[in-house]
Amino acid sequence: MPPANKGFHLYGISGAGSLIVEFLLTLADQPYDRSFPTKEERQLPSFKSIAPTGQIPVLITPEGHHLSESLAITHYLLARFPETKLIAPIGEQSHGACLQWLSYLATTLYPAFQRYYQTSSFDGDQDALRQSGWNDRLRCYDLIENSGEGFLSGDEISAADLYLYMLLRWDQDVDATLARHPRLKQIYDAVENLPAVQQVLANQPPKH
Ligand SMILES: N[C@@H](CCC(=O)N[C@@H](CS)C(=O)NCC(=O)O)C(=O)O
Repeated sequence: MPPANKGFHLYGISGAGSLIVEFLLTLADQPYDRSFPTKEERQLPSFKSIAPTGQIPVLITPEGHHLSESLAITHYLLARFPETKLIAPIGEQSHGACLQWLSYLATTLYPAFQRYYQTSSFDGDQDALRQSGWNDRLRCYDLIENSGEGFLSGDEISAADLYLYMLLRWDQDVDATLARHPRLKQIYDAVENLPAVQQVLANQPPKH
């Protein structure tokens, strides 16, 4: 376990769902430490006591509290660091739009990638699951592409765009995807050009 009361600590996997947490902490100018537990370490009772699914991301707060699930951690950090302006204030249309798209991405596009990359954690025909994940990601892209213009929640970049960027990076066919979806490309490029995003990506350890 990381020491308590020493800032944030993040459990992650290089380039995986912990990226959104790193983006948000970096944009909030919050120092944090990281651990990258192996598959075996993620199955240990000590890890499962803070992450019941044995998955990352898991965030330990400076107060020593733990929370898992990327969507929950995103909400938590947006509420804790409103100065990042990565979600509009409550009462504005953009606030609801940001929540809407975060929820959509976490419950549709993320699970599509899970079916594709983590197929064995689902019951059912493995080939069919993998294929459905691959196909469903395209349905998500088309839906986003055709649902409006500009960033997901309005004129300003928001946490929803950061989350979408993380997911798009997992697409083995991202160049073809972006070539067919100009709105997605615009969002992808804008997020990728953020210095904080570049910093986080440059600091990802080699994948094992
Ligand atoms: N619903 C979870 C999904 C987490 C998840 O799928 N994490 C993956 C990495 S992106 C993971 O830990 N994979 C390793 C494993 O399942 O053993 C969330 O949004 O945080």
